[in-house]
Amino acid sequence: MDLADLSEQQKIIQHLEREGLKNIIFTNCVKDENVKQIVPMVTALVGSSYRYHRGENAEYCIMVIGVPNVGKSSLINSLRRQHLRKGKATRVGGEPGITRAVMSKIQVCERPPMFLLDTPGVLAPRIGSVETGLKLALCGTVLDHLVGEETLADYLLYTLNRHQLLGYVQHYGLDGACDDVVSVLKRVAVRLGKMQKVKVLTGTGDVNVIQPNYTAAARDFLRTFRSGLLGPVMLDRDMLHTPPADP
Ligand SMILES: Nc1nc2c(ncn2[C@@H]2O[C@H](COP(=O)(O)OP(=O)(O)OP(=O)(O)O)[C@@H](O)[C@H]2O)c(=O)[nH]1
Ligand SMILES: [Mg+2]
Repeated sequence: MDLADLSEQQKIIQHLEREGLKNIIFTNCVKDENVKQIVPMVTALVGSSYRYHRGENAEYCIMVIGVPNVGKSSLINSLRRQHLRKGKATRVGGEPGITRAVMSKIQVCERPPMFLLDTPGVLAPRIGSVETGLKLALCGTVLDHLVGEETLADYLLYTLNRHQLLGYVQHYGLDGACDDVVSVLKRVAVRLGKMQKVKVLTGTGDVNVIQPNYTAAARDFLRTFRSGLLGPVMLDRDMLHTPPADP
């Protein structure tokens, strides 16, 4: 919830409910915000489910699932901090594929005794559209170099400009908003001192030229965005304003 623009939170909830999702909690697993709401909600849901006859076994064992790099492992660690005052039990990292296998169950609560299974992130085998794919990639669900850092930076710049989120102008000391990714990355690279030597093959011999390192600049742009320094963003904002498709 700390990185997302939640100014239209009710619309987001309505949209998710139309897709069949219920019992939504917005959390920040780094600062443990709203995490305490989870155990009571899960306990009530399991308790009211007809599928469980838990007369003998009072333990809850629940699987945490989701796309890669969304914070599944962070959620488990945060629950442990909140309910057990215990440290990290499962590895967290800023790129997809940190959790590689279903882990053994991790206790997150004493009363009720609740255990969670951490799982590797999964993506649907087919992504609906190129734009959906770019949004997922911008959130770090696939390794950046597989899509291309510059391609991602281009989509990020397009999104920020469309949403009128012009924090990047000040952050990188640019003259103004710009929709040309090459000139933005050039300015970013120069500002950060990210230059590289490139060999140019000419008819009269090789010449070394110094030019901006566009990939390094793109990486910095993505990292800055993902750390929230360019402001909260709701990548699916347009979806909230389009009427639901006919069933
Ligand atoms: N700002 C912010 N960052 C978060 C939050 N939750 C997790 N992160 C960060 O997101 C990154 C991914 O977190 P993980 O917990 O490893 O994500 P995961 O879903 O387990 O990832 P995989 O195991 O690779 O599928 C890490 O850099 C976390 O610090 C959050 O609520 N807010
Ligand atoms: Mg994980």
